[in-house]
Amino acid sequence: MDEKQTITAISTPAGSGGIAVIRLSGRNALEIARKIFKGRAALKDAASHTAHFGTIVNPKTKEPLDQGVFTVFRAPHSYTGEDVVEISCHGGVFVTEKVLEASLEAGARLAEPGEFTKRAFLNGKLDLSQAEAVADLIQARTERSLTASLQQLTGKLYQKVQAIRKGLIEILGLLEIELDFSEEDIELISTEKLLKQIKRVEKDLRKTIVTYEKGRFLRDGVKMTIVGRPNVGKSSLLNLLLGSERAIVDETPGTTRDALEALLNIDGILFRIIDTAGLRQTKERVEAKGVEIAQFHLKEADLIVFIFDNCDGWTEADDFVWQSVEAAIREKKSRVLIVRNKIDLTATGKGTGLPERVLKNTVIPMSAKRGTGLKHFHNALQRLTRVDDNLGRHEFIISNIRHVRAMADAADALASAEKAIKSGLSQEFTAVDIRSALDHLGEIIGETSPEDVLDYIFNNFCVGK
Ligand SMILES: Nc1nc2c(ncn2[C@@H]2O[C@H](COP(=O)(O)OP(=O)(O)OP(=O)(O)O)[C@@H](O)[C@H]2O)c(=O)[nH]1
Ligand SMILES: [Mg+2]
Repeated sequence: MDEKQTITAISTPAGSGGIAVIRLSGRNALEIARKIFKGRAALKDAASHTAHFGTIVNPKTKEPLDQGVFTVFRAPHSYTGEDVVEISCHGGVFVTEKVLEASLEAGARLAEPGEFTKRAFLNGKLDLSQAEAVADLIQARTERSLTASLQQLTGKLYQKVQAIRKGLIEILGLLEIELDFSEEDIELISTEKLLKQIKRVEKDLRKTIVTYEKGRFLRDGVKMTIVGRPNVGKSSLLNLLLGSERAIVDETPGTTRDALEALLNIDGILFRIIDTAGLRQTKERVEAKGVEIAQFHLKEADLIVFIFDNCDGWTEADDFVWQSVEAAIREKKSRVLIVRNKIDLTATGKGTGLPERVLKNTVIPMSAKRGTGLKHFHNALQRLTRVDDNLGRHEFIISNIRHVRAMADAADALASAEKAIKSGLSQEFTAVDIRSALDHLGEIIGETSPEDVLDYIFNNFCVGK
């Protein structure tokens, strides 16, 4: 990537809209904008943060393409930290392409995905975690995930990481002085205090790592799979949750054969709900395929909703399904919510004789047909996804797997430092471990990130950002 070239791209989404924005960034941004601008203002001398109305023209033929507003941001007071011109034109697909072509002809180069944000990072306008938050913010689909990415964008993660690093750098400084004067045997920090401080940082890191799951739920949503033997009311529950007749409901067992997916925003968290074919052993080819797909979604679920029929009580067929559920709990630590369905038919039912291992989980009595128990169901969902009202607003959370890995590596390095201290090894070893922890933490904010990591992150952006 050549940082000296002026780059351009359409920064608004593809398709037609009221207006579209073509962005230019780089040291020739104003010169290039001047070539495609015809208006009263002398664009080249325009002050920062000013907008200028004019005709957008082909730089060679001067043929008019559209009318638009050129907004000028001068370095370093722009998104990228370079000279930036944002051209707002009419939002037709064809017109927008024409204006982009004009800026290319006038000397700009097409921007790579995320290149504007990468430049902002390289020019110190954002740290790496903030740059990543920009991508998350764009992709946010619920209010909660928006708040979480905003939290990161405003530098909360950066501040947290820097505070931890500062503590470690202080310790490292003391250790290094001691090492320099090792013959004189001075002790600036007692072993006990050293151990205590390192332990405290490690604990803090581990505590932050645990928030990842919440963060992931906020960012990617919760995958929730509805399972149960045929005819217990899985599709009825899906319809109830969505408030529409999304799935076919019928008294014939084996009605649902394929997996049905629907997105639902429940209290600010996005759920990807999957209704599946009833799980049972079957020789029928198509149904068997459906059962296979259902098993797949069961394994992939963050949250499994297991339904049984209250009238029939717990049957062997339920036990068959439950075995798969237990496997998922064991292997993936999936959370489980149990629905005792059709309570409108009998008040008590046989559903009281649930095995102990099943009863350990939350059981919600419901009537998917009548809508009874929906409130309890929602409350249980909230509890299970551990989403409380404060989440994303006051609580610090981490939502990016790259950050989690770096923190885990840093915490491991500190654990190794503790071990070195306890076994009385030379402080040299402790210092090496602390330095390693610092490097891992630096990766999060981009201070020690190798070039390929940067490329990976920015290539995941869309062009124009
Ligand atoms: N009375 C009563 N009937 C229900 C309730 N929930 C579902 N049913 C009925 O039970 C039958 C099966 O419902 P579905 O929602 O199709 O069940 P399913 O689990 O999706 O069934 P398959 O797709 O065949 O596995 C239908 O006749 C529903 O009307 C309920 O809460 N009360
Ligand atoms: Mg069904």
